[in-house]
Amino acid sequence: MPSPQTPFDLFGIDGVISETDAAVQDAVRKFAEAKLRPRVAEWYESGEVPVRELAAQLGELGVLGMHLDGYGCQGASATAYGLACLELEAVDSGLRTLVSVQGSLAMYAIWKWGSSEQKSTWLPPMARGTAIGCFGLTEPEFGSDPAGMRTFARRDNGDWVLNGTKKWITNGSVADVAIVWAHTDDAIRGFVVPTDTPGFSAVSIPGKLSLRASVTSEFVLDDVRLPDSAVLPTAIGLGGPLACLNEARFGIVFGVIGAARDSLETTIAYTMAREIFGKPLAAYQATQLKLSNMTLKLGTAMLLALQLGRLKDSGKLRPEQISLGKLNSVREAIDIVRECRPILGANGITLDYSALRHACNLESVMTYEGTAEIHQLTIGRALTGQQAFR
Ligand code: TGC
Ligand code: FAD
Repeated sequence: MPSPQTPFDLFGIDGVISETDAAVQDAVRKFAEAKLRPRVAEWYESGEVPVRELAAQLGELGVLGMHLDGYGCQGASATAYGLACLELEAVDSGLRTLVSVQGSLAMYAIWKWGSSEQKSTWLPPMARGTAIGCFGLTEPEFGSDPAGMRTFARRDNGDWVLNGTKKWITNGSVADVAIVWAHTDDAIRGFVVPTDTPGFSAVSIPGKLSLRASVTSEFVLDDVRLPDSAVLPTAIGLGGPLACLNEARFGIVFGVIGAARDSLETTIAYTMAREIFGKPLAAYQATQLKLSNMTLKLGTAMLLALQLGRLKDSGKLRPEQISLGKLNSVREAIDIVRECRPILGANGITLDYSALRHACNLESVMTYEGTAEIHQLTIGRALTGQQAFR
């Protein structure tokens, strides 16, 4: 009998990843398995995650803003960033979310749209993980349609005064700095808001059944007064925050494949060890059909992710292509983890096995960074030239 191969072996995935990118992936995988996996069930069960400790460790590893250059960031390739997301999300989507929000949303907003003073103040400590950032776009009444936001920034004697509420904000209640998007008299603008500014208050949202190893918050801006230097000078209009979303969505295209790979590999190992009616569960045709279908979904999702990585590394990746990837990766990952769960039998409902934890997490990932419908409509718009959002 040939010796068993992993799903990625079957697709020859390692052979199409460059040595440099593979080295990054390997380092993140070793870190994640040694430092994160042993503690993740405890964080998930308690709903308490040591964000500051983790941010410092992730900063030391070099993954915070790793695809940016300058200001303490390592300027890694987009593909390497995607592979790092994959290895973190193989442990838990909440851990990849921390890295996405810090690097692709909060840091990227400053890196892309900020003044040189904003960059030199915030990017080095954020890359080290000694300063934590959050990104406030969504509001209680406006998620998929951020243009409707009610948060408003008005001019007052050369200052800006912000009022509004942002909800579902990752790390909002533990952050040192919030990137806040608000309407002004002219256009949507972004603001760099130190969270100790008077009038800023944040609370964690309790009772989550998903992404429990991540802090999700609501914050209120009550006459938050900021100097003119707090505005992101070059972000004018909704394109400002949407450009940041492209970065985070790209990481998710790879990330969720990690959750699916972890569930599938765990399940394959389980079926080989578990004896039922006198032989291993893996030896039944019904099991092998399921494993084959899941492997096909996983491998093809990874090939699309790698193609998008190549396009991004050559500067050619378009937003509608990111929508293809986010829609496909999340959809396939959810299918895989949900199919893995019952194969693990009763063991599959516990925290000892990751499939159900991943399945619960992916409910959040399906909703955030553009729901499935938003990405379908983005693809539809690209195909037809007609927008059907409104
Ligand atoms: P629309 O009229 O299409 O566009 C407004 C302006 O923005 C430009 N634009 C983009 N620019 C860069 N990247 C993109 N992907 C862009 N999409 C559009 C566009 O060209 C236009 O520019 P201009 O110069 O003409 O003004 O805007 P719309 O109001 O019709 O909305 C479009 C829609 C629905 C696709 C968009 O609003 C959307 O993506 N909605 C989903 C919102 C969302 O994903 N929110 C995520 C919040 S952050 C989060 O969830 C973090 S979770 C944690 C983690 O990431 O791990
Ligand atoms: P809604 O917009 O109310 O959508 C409800 C339903 O309507 C969805 O199924 C949607 O697909 C559907 N729908 C919407 N428009 C259409 C249409 N045109 N046609 C057909 N159907 C449609 N936001 C941030 O700004 N920063 C963060 O850090 C952040 N972190 C998050 C962390 C978690 C754990 C979660 C769950 C969310 C987070 N979000 C964050 C918010 C997230 O981006 C929003 O929840 C998301 O954009 C969807 O918005 P909504 O929840 O208001 O749903």
